[in-house]
Amino acid sequence: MADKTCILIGAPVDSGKRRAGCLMGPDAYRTAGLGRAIMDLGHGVEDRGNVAPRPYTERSDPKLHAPEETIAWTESLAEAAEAGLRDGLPIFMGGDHALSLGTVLGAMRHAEAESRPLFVLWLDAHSDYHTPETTDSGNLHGTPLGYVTARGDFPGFPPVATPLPQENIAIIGLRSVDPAERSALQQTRIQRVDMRDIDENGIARPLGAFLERVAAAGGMLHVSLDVDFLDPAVAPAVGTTVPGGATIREAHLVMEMLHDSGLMTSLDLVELNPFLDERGRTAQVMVDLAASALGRRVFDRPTRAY
Ligand code: 6HN
Ligand code: MN
Ligand code: MN
Ligand code: MN
Repeated sequence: MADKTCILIGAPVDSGKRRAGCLMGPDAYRTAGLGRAIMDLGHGVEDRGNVAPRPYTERSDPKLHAPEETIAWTESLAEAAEAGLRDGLPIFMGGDHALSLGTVLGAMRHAEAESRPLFVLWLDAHSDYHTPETTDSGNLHGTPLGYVTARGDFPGFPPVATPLPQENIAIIGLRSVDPAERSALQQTRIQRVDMRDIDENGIARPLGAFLERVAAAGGMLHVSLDVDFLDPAVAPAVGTTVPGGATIREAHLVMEMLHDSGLMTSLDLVELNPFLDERGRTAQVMVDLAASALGRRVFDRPTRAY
């Protein structure tokens, strides 16, 4: 299926945590040839440049890091996501995972306008299911799934009109979940696949089960790929490394299955911190994964030593 219009949207969000560098992500993806790789698969590519947060004044909060900036980004990115989804398949080049507060909100609005259910696939070592109340770090990149499911109060953020149903979410790759997230998640219908499940049963089965549910519901599918889904040995350029992550092949298989399903309608590439990269290898891995999600096969893959 080489006929999509992919819309590249830079989202240099760096407000979701304290360690800086994700703001360089969009240009690292451009430098690593994301647009070219997608064009080579026969798709149209439109790079809309980078989104900016709407104007804001930061306040000092006793607990949260950069709440006003993150709220401003959320509003701008929700609009960019809605517009991108109207025109094609948006690919958000992050930026840290706080960008998904906006992109998933925009995807929810778009799906609602189309009267289709939205599903979300979260590929991450972490569950990102905190609320401003439960977070210990105060880092809002740990909260997007808490926000879109309306798990708690997010003062100042755009209201979530219709929360994303828990059963429409799958998190794959889990290996670092905070106690407050764990006890909350255990009471939800969110599909949770941790690294041990993957070790024992493989990654294809739980993903296949989720994709079948998306297809049966006629759903749209937003995919959020956090660099730390991958093992840090193959993807070092991330601030929140956790050992024991997905291998290159496990990650590619996920992307290849997404392509074959034809279900993915939007994609976040998040948490790449080029300041921590080694000669661009993590950026390159992420570009290759995006290409797999858009139809590149293993046997057409350029030989590359990461
Ligand atoms: N991410 N649970 C930790 C926290 O600070 O709340 C880590 C969050 C990581 C965020 O994966 O995008
Ligand atoms: Mn549409
Ligand atoms: Mn994350
Ligand atoms: Mn993570």
